[in-house]
Amino acid sequence: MTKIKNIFIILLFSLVVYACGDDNTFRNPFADVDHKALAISDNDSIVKFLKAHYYDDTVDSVKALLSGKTAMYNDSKLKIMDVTENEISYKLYIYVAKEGSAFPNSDKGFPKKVDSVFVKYSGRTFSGRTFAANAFDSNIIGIWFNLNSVIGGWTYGMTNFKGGSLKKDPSGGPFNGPITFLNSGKGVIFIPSGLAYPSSRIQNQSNSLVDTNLFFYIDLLDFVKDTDHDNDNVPSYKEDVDGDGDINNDDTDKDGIPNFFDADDDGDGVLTKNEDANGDGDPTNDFSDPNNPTLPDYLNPKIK
Ligand SMILES: [Ca+2]
Ligand SMILES: [Ca+2]
Ligand SMILES: [Ca+2]
Ligand SMILES: [Ca+2]
Repeated sequence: MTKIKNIFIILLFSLVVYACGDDNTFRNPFADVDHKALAISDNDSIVKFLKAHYYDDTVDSVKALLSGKTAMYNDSKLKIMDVTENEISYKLYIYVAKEGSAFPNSDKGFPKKVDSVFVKYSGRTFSGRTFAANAFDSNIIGIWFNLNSVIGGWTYGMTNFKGGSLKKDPSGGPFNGPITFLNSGKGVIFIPSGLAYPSSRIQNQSNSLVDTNLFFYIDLLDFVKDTDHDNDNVPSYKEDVDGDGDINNDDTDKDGIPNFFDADDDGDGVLTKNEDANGDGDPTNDFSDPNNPTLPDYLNPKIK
């Protein structure tokens, strides 16, 4: 009886193993993706596309190359950025159709990659599929994004454009016309899959755009210069305490909230904006600890 029972268990066990081996739901379909190799083939595909298309600025559109037109790849408006993410080198291609500019007296320059941007956009796969909710033909004026929390292609690509200016009522009276931005930054960002939705991040694996090269038409309407996400008078780009270019990994008081979202960075109970001994509105230039004269008070829990 025991023997029969054992055989039954072995049989059951082998059935389960067999089921696991045969059923794809038990296997991660992205486990074999070689992201380094993919980065190289993605770049080849993007270069090929840029050599076979031009930008028609009469309709702000990417079109198949015609004789007499300059391929985007050879167009001086194409910028190439080298970006390294997860130890893989990528090239990001940005076609700057119009750099954009706020009116001369209020030119804010370019956004930093941690700033908040107000943008209109439309996404495409290289096979021509359109996605993205905020399409140009919709009535939506634009959407705010924090460049620190979007796909890498946007984080870096958007820093090549300037925002425009809200069109003011020429009479100087109360604004009552449709909201329009003048001189906004316009162009196309061509993004290798590794800087879009790589399958190396589990949350992307259910995304239909996973491991796919994408491009976005973008219109940078406006941005917040030196965005200060936690309103502590230290702009977010300065909350990169370890200086590695990433503001997500700096958490001085180790409370789980990164400094750029933490209004009390050293967790001493005094808000960062109030750790301003010289009262100039800037917490980064106050050093009151004689034993630690290079550590600003707002990062020093001994100084309240
Ligand atoms: Ca950092
Ligand atoms: Ca902070
Ligand atoms: Ca100060
Ligand atoms: Ca302090």
